[in-house]
Amino acid sequence: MTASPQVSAGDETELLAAFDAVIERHERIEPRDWMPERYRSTLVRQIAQHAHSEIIGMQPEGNWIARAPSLRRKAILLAKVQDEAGHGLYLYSACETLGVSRDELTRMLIEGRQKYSSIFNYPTLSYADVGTIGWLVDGAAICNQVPLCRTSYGPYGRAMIRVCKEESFHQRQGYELLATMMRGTDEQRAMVQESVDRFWWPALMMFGPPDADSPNTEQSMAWGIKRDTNDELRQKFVDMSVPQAKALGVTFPDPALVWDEDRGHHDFGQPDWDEFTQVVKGGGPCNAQRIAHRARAWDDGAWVREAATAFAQADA
Ligand code: FAQ
Repeated sequence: MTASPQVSAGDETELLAAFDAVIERHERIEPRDWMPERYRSTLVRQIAQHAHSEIIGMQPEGNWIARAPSLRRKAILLAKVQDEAGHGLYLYSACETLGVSRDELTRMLIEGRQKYSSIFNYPTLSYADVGTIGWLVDGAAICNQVPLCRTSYGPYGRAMIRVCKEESFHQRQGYELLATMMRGTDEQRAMVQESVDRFWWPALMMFGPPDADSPNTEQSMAWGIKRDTNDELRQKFVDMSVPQAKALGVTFPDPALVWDEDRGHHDFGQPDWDEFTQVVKGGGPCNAQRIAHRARAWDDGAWVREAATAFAQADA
C-alpha cells in the first residue's frame, strides 16, 4: 500500500475541512483528492470484500455449468458467471486507485485477512439453486448496491452503475428459471421450494449484522460510503421479495413474516446470527473449499501473470 503524502497539522485541518465540504455537498471524492486515512482504509476494506465476493461467488454457480440441463441454460449460466468475473475486475481496479495492488488484495483474501460475503459459503445442491441465487442473492445484491451508485468515492460509484445493470439481468434470469420450473412437474416445484428454504435466511444475512451490532455503519454513513443502514436494506429486500414469491408460488420459511399495516412494511423473523458469525469467521459449510479453490486458481495462473508482465516489459 502507498502511504499518504506527509502534510503538516495546519495543512491537514484545511484538507479535512475541504474533504468534509465535498461530503456535505454529496459530491465525489476522486483518487487524487486528499482523504483521511480511515476513509481510505474503510473503502479498501469494503471494496476489496465486494470484489472478493464477486470472484468467490463464481464458484457456487460454476459448479453447475457442466451439468446445466440444456444448451440454452448452459449459455446463460456461462455468461452470468463470466459477468461476475467482470464485476470483480472493475472492483479490484477501483480498489487499486486507493493505492493497493490486486496481488496484495488476493493475498489478503487467501490468507484470511480480508473477508467475502457469507452467502458464498453455502453449497449449491440442485439446479434450482442457480435460479434461487439469481433471484434472491442477486436480488439482495441489487438492493444493497443500487444506493452504492451514489457512494461518495467516484471510482466505486461508477463501477456500481454497470454492475447493477448486469445484476438486474441476473436477477431476472434466476426468476425466469424458477418460473419455468414452477410450471413443470411436482418434483420440480418441490426442488424450487427446497432451494428457497435453504437460501432465504443466508440471503437476509448478506446485508450484515443488525444496525445495533454493526461497528462500521455509523461512520460509513457519515462519510457517504454507505447510503442506507443494514437493517433498512434488509427491510427493503423483504418487502420487495414477498410479492415476487407469491407470484412464483413459493413460500419463505419464516412464520413471523407478516404484513404490518401500521408500519407499511413486512415484519419478519431474525436470521440465526450465531450461524452468521460462525460463517464469517470461516466455519461455514464451504469456507475451506472456496478458499482452497481460489488459492489453486491463483497458483495455476502465475505463469500467465509472469508472461503478461514480461511481454509488457519487452514491448516498452
Ligand atoms: N458476509 O459493520 P458492518 C455479490 C462483516 S453481492 C461477510 O455492518 P459494513 C454479487 C463486515 O465486513 C455480495 N462479512 O460492516 C453476486 C465487518 O467486518 P470487517 C457482496 C460480513 O462494511 C451475486 C463486520 O461483518 N456485496 O457478490 C457480512 O459497514 C451472485 C461488521 O459488519 C458487497 O460486498 C457478510 N454478509 O457493512 C456475485 C456489497 N456482513 O470488514 C456472484 C458492499 C458484514 O470490519 C453471484 N458491501 N460482514 O472485518 C457492503 O455494502 C457492506 O460492506 C456490508 C457490511 C453491508 C456487506
